[in-house]
Amino acid sequence: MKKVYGIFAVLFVIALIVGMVAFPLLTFSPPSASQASQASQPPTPTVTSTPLAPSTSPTQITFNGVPVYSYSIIQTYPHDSSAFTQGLTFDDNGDLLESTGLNGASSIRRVNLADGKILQQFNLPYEYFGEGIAVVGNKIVQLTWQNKIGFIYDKETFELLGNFSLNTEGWGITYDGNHLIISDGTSNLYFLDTTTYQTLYSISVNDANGPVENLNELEYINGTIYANIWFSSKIAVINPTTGQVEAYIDLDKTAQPYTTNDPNAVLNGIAYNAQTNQLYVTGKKWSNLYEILILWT
Ligand SMILES: [Ca+2]
Repeated sequence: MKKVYGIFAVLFVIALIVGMVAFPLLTFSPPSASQASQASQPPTPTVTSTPLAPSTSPTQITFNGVPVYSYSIIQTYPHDSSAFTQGLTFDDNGDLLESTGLNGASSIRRVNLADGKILQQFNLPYEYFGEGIAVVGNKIVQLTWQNKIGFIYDKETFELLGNFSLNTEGWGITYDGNHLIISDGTSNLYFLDTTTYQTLYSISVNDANGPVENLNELEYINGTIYANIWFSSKIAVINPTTGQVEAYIDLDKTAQPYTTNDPNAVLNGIAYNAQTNQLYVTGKKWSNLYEILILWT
């Protein structure tokens, strides 16, 4: 009998343990809808990876049917706030070159990126209103606005080597390795021979809404043309073959805090350092120049 009692005792203890474990599980039930509602917290934003083809994303911001991308500021540098910036570019040595406009204030400059100091400067005579610059080999080519003339300088000494005639106004200029590409404030881009400075052909720049006017400072970057749009915080990224705007980059948040009350103090300066893969922007009379990273998301 002792053995039987012993077995019952063991079974009793096992049943007790099973009951203790099972009871909370059996008595748990999901909260009712009202309970769940009372206990609910604001939904946590879901972090998802952005598709590589952004146009397929329902949340992609667009402008005139074109995806719009933002940016982040990597570094902020001082910039001459009296510079009416018309052109910004790097040469093959990684030197930052800038051109300025306005009659009596037009120049080309070599600028120290780190502190914004002007290392070298050539001033144009009063009658010339300077516009964009581009580097072709050992030369700097500069446009003028309505003087219908372009200037050619020695890249190192800034010695004036020559000039050429322009058929249109001169606004922005860049070099794609084969041609000089210039803008004239319309929706056209003109491709010039780098020896004769003759226009070989032109393209019309369009987005889904039609021609994109006021193309200004230019920068050729890895097969695409970046163009400031005058009086806009947007940079158009343009296919150089079709003229289609493939993307816009909106620098509105950069432009806002640093533009003065001067309505002409607009974004106008894109420079890409091909050696370091770094991108810089500034504006007319801006006190800062920024290295930015485009957020392709
Ligand atoms: Ca440029």
